[in-house]
Amino acid sequence: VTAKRRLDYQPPAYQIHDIELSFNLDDEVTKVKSLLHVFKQGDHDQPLKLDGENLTLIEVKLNGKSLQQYELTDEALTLSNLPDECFIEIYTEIDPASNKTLEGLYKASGSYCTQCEAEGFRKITYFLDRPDVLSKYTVTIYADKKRYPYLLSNGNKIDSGDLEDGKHWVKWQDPFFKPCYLFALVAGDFDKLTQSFTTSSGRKVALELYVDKGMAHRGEHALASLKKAMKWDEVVFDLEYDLDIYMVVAVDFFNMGAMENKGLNVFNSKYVLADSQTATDEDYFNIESVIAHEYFHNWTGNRVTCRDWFQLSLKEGLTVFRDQQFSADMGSPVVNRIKNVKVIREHQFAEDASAMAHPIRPDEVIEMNNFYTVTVYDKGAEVIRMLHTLLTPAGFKRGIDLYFKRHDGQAVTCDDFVNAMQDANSINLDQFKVWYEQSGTPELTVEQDFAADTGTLTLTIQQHTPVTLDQSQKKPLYIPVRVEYLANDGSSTTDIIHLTQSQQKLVRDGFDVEPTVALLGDFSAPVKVIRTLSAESLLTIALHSNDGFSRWDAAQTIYSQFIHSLTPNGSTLAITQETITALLDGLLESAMEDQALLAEMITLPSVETLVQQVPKYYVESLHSAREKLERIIISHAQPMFEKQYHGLAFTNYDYTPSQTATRKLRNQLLMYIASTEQGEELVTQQFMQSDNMTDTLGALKAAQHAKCKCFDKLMSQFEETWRADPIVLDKWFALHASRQSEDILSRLDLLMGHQQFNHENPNRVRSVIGSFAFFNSTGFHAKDGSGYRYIGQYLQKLDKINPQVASRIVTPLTQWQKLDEERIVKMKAELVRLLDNKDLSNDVYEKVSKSLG
Ligand code: DPP
Ligand code: ZN
Repeated sequence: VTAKRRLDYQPPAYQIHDIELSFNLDDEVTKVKSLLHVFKQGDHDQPLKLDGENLTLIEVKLNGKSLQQYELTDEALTLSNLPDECFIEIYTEIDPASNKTLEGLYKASGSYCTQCEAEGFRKITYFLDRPDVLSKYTVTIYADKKRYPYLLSNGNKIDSGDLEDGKHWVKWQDPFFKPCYLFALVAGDFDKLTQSFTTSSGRKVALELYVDKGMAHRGEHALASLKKAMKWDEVVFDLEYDLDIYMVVAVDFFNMGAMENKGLNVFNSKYVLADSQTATDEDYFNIESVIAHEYFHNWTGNRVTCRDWFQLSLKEGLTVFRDQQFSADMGSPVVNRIKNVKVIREHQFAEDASAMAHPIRPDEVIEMNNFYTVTVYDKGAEVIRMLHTLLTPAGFKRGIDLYFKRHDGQAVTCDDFVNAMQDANSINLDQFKVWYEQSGTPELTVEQDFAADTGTLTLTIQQHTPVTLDQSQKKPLYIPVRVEYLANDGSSTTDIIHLTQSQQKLVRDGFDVEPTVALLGDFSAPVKVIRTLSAESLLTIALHSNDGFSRWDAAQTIYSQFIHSLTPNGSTLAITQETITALLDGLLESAMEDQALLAEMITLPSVETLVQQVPKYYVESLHSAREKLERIIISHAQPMFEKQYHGLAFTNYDYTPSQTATRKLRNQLLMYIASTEQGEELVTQQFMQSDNMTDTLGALKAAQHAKCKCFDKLMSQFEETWRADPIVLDKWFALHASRQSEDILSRLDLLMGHQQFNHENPNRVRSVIGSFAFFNSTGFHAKDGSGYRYIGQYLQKLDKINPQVASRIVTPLTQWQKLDEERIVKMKAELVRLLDNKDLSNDVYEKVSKSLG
């Protein structure tokens, strides 16, 4: 196994300007013919080394003549002594029905589909499978007409016909040059929804959504979301769609969320299908955001793509930032910001603290699929957001304009992007580029000083990035810090500080009394802030800041520090029970208008977030401290919770920001109420009366969390209703798998014996095994190591079926750094056992071997 390095990049020795593909689809033997128009780049005598895996080569022709001399290995087909320009024809055979990796061309639930990013095209035919080789595609698909009435590929349909043997064919042509990772093919029988969108310049685009038979009514929200996204990109970034047709196909077997193939997105059906009966508000939200994300890739990813895979954040960080801005505009900016920050604090900080720590632009990769990470995506988006903050929205837009002006149609690097931002704004971003090369979570230590006689406030800020396993040296970063100065009378002013030194002093005059200072408003940088604040100051920020994020963040600090003070980690802040009750009284008595923000502010930090705030993860002690805080909250606020709960109206379901906020608050209140005397009754009542999945699932989650007696009964009822609907049943699987219970492992066995469970379907595996490993922290971290054992053994099996999914789920097993000695030993033993496996995939090998050091 060898790693590739970013600095070893060499431009391709050949380009392939045109590719004509034809597919004769058949379960065991699908015939693929590929005609390449190849051009040598520059003057050299290097051979043409085409990537290929799991292919049966039948014949190669050079300029129409059968070629006998070539070199063939498991990974490549190498042709030597080629002229400067030539045509190469390659005949291969593949077996889509037995392809369980869901990468390349595969058949599942009766349809054929492809997934090529990052390096799946090489499982379809021999090719230069790298993103800096851009070609024009013409694709002809042959298949049985009855079983596969729809034959789809990228671009425009240019011809079609019927054959005598019951087969038909369709020919597609994509006028845009693209890398092969954006190639797609789908063949199957679907329900089809058609609508249209007229672009700002007046072109009419056909929007086509393909879903499983009988599911058409669940596709409306996705189509409506697509139109909103298309409009938004025109209004905010002047970016218009460029083909006459935009297709989205929903499939049940899919490794990722969705894929932005040019003109033919392929989606995991859970990010397409929704109606009020089957989808929660969160599902509606996710669909809107993933539909938008893939659509936005048409410019940031497809029109301008990555030069090499180390640059993945070029398109992903930027596109996540764009979808976050879109979601904020469609709903509540504050609640969206909180959502983004939770992902960073729960998962990205954990990644940075683990052996998998890597910069948003990694330097070394064994298996590219392992780098579709929260770091590349979400920290990547935070880095783009910092540019947006530093340059202002107008300056950012100027940078984007220049980026497209310079690079449309090219495969470029992260540096090219930052350079465009820099050149459009007359600002030096050299130091800012360190964000791309440096891993780890920076820490800002802040001290505040006030001279009452002169009214001068001094903030001394030190920045420090702790070393990570991949890098022992860290440089100071360019960090925008949003600061709010809150006066006693409730007035406030804000500043953005540009932090560039390892230590910086900021002096501000003109205060009559010392203000309360809120730092990192709107989470202006992906960093941790360390400072000693009084309980009083935290309460002031939580109740009076003008920045919704800062309010939430202060409340989270109050909760977290109280929890930590009950564990051996301790806390330097003096948060007492009185602070907690003062916070709750302030929040609940003041009839807060923003119900969604209120819901967030009375929600405790997750265990995952708490772990990232302290040096050690004391499993039992952290859990019981968190539970103790919950009991304190309930015993103090129960009457207020109940009053609020009963004051919230149940209305006929509609996915609107105000209804969503109400349901969010209702279900958070129910989480608390569930463990009181009235709990059983209210939970059951909500479950019975609910006309929508959000309130239904809210009731179940509350019952699970509070260990209500009614839980099992309600769950059986749910299962009876939804047993034929796997996407809905995934919620049921996940609730069972994340439940705290002594016999959780035998329950997991039962779940996997369920009729709807299927080890080959990533959604099922994630909802049972993933939920357990990521979110059942008491079960997974069972003291005797049984949780680790269970996951380790399961992953050995799963790795043989689908390495990509196995490698995702191995993540919690690699994050042993903060645990106690006993657990570390047990976890590592599991990792060693995995590593002992002879045919371990590169995917799992890379993560496991790194985490064993
Ligand atoms: N489809 C994945 C995404 O959009 C990978 N490109 O993030
Ligand atoms: Zn993406």
